[in-house]
Amino acid sequence: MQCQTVITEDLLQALNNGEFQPYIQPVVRTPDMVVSGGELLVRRLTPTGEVIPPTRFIEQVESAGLLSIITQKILYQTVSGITARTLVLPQDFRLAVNVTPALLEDRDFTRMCLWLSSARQIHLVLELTERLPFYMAKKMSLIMKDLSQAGVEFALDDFGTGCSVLSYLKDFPVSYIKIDRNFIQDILHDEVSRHIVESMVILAEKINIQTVAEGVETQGQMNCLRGLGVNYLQGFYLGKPLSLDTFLNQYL
Ligand code: G
Ligand code: MN
Repeated sequence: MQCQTVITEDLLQALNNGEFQPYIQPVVRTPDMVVSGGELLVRRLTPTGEVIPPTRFIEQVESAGLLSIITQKILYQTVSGITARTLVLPQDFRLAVNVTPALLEDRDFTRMCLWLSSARQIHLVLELTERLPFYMAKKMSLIMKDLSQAGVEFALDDFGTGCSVLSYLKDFPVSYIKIDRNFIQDILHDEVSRHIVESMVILAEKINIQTVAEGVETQGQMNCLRGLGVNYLQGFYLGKPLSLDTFLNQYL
């Protein structure tokens, strides 16, 4: 195992060399199947041409205290790319960004989100993800309120698994739930998964929030989810994560 200092050195050098790059996966709106936004995902591009997914470095980035700075960097790069491409974004274009509770409490990051929402008119959706249970502290509630007032929306990521539980719908000002890919994968051959997704859609309608299915990999899954009335679809069948330039060329 490498020691933290060596890992931090390596990450700082990668940051300096511009190895962390924004990738965007399209999000498609139902029923008209228009690309109405995208999820920002970071990739590390090494000098040898390797493309490393975040699962392999995000924990190290967090331990090194670099999550805020890296997220800010790729978010700024993305928003600059989008606004350089088009002065007027499609009206409901949403840019989703993954955030942890710790990132939400980082003042530099939240200031940047407030600024992007007001000055650049970008509709941000912050997707709450966490590996450990968390609760709504007073401080976090105030931060979320400020962000909401500026037009920032919130989603619960990986909903229905791990730490993304029903009670968060009560505690957080949520506009979207992202139904975990675990349920989507099995939706065609497992009745229980289908009933769970169906119930999530009904619940979301009752409490006036939108549903996003993640990890859609086949046409059959897509048709089933459209039939169930899921509002947005995301996954390899609809579109893989693309480099920022490719996404801009293809969709904006
Ligand atoms: O949980 P979250 O939505 O943040 O996960 C995004 C990750 O899921 C990305 O790393 C992306 O590459 C991966 N991903 C996106 N679409 C699919 C898919 O259809 N199938 C699988 N297995 N992974 C996907
Ligand atoms: Mn996400």
